[in-house]
Amino acid sequence: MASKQGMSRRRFVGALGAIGIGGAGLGMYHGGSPANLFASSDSDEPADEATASSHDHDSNDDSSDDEVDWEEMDRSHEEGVLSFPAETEGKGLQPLEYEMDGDVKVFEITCEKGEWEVEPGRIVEAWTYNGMVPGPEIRVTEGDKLRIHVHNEMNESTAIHWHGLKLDNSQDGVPFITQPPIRPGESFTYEFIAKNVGPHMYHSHYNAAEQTSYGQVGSLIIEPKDPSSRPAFDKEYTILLNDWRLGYTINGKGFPATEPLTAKLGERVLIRYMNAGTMHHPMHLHGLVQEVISKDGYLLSSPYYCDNLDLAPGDRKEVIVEATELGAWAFHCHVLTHAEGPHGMFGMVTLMIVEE
Ligand SMILES: [Cu+2]
Repeated sequence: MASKQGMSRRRFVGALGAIGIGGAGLGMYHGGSPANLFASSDSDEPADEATASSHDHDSNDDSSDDEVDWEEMDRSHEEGVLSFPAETEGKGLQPLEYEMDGDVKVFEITCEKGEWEVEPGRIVEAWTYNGMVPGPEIRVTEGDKLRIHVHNEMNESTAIHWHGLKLDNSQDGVPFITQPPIRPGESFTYEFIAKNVGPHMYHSHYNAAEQTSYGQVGSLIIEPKDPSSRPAFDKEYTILLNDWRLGYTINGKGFPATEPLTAKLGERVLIRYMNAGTMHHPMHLHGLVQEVISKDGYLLSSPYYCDNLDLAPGDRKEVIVEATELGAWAFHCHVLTHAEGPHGMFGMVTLMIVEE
């Protein structure tokens, strides 16, 4: 699992190098002088004159806070960015394999407590499905028959709710409403047909604030029988947001251990957002446009464009981003306490990298 992260890091560095902003060549590392994109070769204006004067202003002595070590702040900000995407142990949302029993796809999910490396060196208690955070991705096609065996190896009861699915009431996964809890050491089998297309979730519905925020949530994607019934795309990413017990995470990791999204210039990237957390997370993509095409899997009659898209707890939204602008674009939750502090960026931050 760690080696996969390693591969993605090498790809990322290579991609940045190809567009001239890799490593020490990152755009913001020109020694403080911004690129002068409008300068012509015969310009008589020094490109960094304005910057020099603003630096003079910044370094005056009327600051009331002598405690701030701005060089240390710069250093920790830079260190975080340069280490992106940082390697950590474990990767969530990996495809869940199944076996066929006649025409039924049979899956196994084990609920267990363990540990999870959220950021490099920050290893915390996590409650997992099959040992990963978020749990594995179940990906099926509209009309498939599913049977899912859930085994509870924790020291408290649980149950799994299939979030957003149209199914028989008895399979909805809410203890004491539709089923008894799955007690420690017990198993429970769910069966349903994958009816409604979309980027759905499955998550604990027992002691749910704790079990879900400790990691017990995964993605359940139902693809259409007829792909032409949905907008076309070239590649896709899932962004599953969570908060509270493990901190602010994208797919179980906090920056700089989050994974970059990459695209070639002109590609259409489908992003499937899922908010499993307890808070709103408005996801802001710099420099590119998000076309919102669906809410909870249902296609919008009028898709709309934005660059900042709020995700309420429980929301799933699909957007298509056309990679129209080259560069490494910051992509983060705009509740800034979930994204950036005095020591630099953390939590719900990643990059979208568009290359030639
Ligand atoms: Cu947020």
